[in-house]
Amino acid sequence: MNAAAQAMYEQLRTKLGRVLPDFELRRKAELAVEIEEWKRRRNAVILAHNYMEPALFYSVSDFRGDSLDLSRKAATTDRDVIVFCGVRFMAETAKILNPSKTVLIPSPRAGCSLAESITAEDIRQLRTRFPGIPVVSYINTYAEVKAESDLCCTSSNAAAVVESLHAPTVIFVPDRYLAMNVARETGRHIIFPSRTPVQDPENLLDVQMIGWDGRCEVHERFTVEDIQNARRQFPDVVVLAHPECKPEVVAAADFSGSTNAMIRYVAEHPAPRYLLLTECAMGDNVAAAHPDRELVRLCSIRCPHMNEITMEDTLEALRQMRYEVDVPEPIRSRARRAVERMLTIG
Ligand code: CIZ
Ligand code: SF4
Repeated sequence: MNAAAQAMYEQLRTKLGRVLPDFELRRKAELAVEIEEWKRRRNAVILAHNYMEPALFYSVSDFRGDSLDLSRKAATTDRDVIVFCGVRFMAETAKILNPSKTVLIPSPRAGCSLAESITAEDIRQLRTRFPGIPVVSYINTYAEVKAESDLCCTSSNAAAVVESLHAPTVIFVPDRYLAMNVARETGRHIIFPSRTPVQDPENLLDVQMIGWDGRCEVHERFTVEDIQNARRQFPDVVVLAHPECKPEVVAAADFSGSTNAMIRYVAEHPAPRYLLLTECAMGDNVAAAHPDRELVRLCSIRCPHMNEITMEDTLEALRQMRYEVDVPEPIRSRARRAVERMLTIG
């Protein structure tokens, strides 16, 4: 191991010595040094989502956070290349906001079940069916869908975005459970037209939200029973659920919020142990940040898309300048309006 790799290994061991075995830390340290070298050569910035594996998250990333934080960083970077260690819709959002940069994603297979659940044509049909009703789309959508939407939101600001419209009815896509959780938070009555026939526009009089039937393939699998089992075994466990979980799971948890909100909650509410109902890698990242707290894991449930992004592929992305993410005009500028409108709301 050369001096740079040794220094990187020591830095990683301090942070992750409790989370990863030593041989893995050494291998990751060597990779990290190579990635740093290529990052300099390419004048690149690496953005890492909260769901990235801990060694990547705590070594080569220049900025870490949720999709909203990272979009803001992407919009203002002065580097030539943005390597987005996250899934495709996030890399697209970076390109939408900063089109003169080369945006790379380390794996072409990092999709998202929510983003894949809805198309631009679906939005056009919803607009025909429910004319004049504004469309809010979750950031977990592809650029074509954003381009057909009035406004985007993330899990940090979904309720605030819906309320900012001051509209009697709002179409909210594509996450069924996030929509139900937002409806409950904002006191709105929601329908899902794919399940409820809506022939008569009069039916819409008492409907304040219209949802879609997309789901996150990770969060939809957490159950109330998981929470009950954890509480039986660890009576002092604090349970945090992402709002992409079913409403009954959110109701049975002690706290619900975006990944950033969960990270803040753990930092601000000391407890002996926590159960995070979200992508498992984030539990490692939170555990690394709080060596005095215990994280109970449900790691049989992983996001296959987030897990596509490895340090090995991040290195190859920089070496080979692959896989470039592009968003053609005029979709880009139409999508940009919806994203920028969200950024002004916060
Ligand atoms: O917006 C994001 O980054 C996602 C996908 C989850 C969250 O709650 O941060
Ligand atoms: Fe999509 Fe769910 Fe994976 Fe996030 S965790 S990228 S919402 S499938």
